[in-house]
Amino acid sequence: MIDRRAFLAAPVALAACGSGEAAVVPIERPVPSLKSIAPFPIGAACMTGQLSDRVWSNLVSEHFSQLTADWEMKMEYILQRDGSFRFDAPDRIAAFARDQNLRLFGHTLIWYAQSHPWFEALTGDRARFAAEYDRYIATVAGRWRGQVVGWDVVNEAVSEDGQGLRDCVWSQGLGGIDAYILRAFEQAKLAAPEAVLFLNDYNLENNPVKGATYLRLVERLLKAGAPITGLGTQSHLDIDIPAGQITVFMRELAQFGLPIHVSELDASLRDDGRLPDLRPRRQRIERQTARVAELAEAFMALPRAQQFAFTTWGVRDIDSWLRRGDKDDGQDSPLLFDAKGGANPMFHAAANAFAP
Ligand code: 9MR
Repeated sequence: MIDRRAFLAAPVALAACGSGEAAVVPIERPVPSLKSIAPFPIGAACMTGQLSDRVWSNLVSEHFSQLTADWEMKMEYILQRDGSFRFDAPDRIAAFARDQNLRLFGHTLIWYAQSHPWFEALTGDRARFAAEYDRYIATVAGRWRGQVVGWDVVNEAVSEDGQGLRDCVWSQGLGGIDAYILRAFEQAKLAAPEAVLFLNDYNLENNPVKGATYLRLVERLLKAGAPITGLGTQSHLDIDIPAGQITVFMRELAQFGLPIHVSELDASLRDDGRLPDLRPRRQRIERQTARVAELAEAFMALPRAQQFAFTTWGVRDIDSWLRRGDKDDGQDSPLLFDAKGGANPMFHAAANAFAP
């Protein structure tokens, strides 16, 4: 009998080259289907532009069992200036998911970063603001009721430094931070009672202060009766955090007994731009794979009922938000697959952790 772990091991060779920098030379061999070896759903973020891309869709059908819209299910897409809704793109994603037998995950109903002129005009009128807030959640969460398995109801409530919570158009319009979060969960429960309802945030493993604030917020909201039924940790991993930090956070997160979603995993090789990163790429890939392995192992260690899904924020490196915009140097490799659809080292880190 073939030892699956041995089969998965040593997926890349590190070849020395003249500059002292080691080049990562992939060895072509068949890779296991991630969704087949993992005992929980494997998700990916997607955009309508990718649905007709054959390399992308082949990877999705081979390795993934759940889709999240990268941006086309957000208020920025759906809500128009006159308060009307447009659903063409998210409906296409929902239809693709249905046709391909993939679970559909909803992202996101209420996000501090997506203020909207329709709501900004109403901040002085609490009753109308609340009515429009409820209408938005009821319409959007109700649209794919029965198909969407879970919603990020509130996204990124904790402040950037992790010391407190974000004041935003939603807290201003509804008279407080807890008030906007509680109301969003109550409305989402009415609109999509079968969906798992998530409070989703980022840097929870990267920044222990932020992780602790998030955990306190969850505790307080649950005590206040918020129907939070899932906990989302985005896991845009910082590859330089100390070993063990991810494991500690996942254990704390698990203490609520709720389903956990690793909701947006990626792990940038890029430095933060403050200091030049002189380390060879090989060293950065080693850090990356070690942290991704830790996350995947910590997720595997959860009780089965708490393993909601393990989602990466895109499929190939070229699909990543980190490969768009001014900071892109064309070199980053933050996802499971390279531009041609080959498995990156972090694919093998996850596959090794998930292999039975
Ligand atoms: O990857 C997403 C990018 O394409 C969008 O332009 C952006 C704004 O909608 O959102 C990005 O996704 C973010 C996610 O919704 C919340 N967590 C951080 C993600 C990366 O910025």
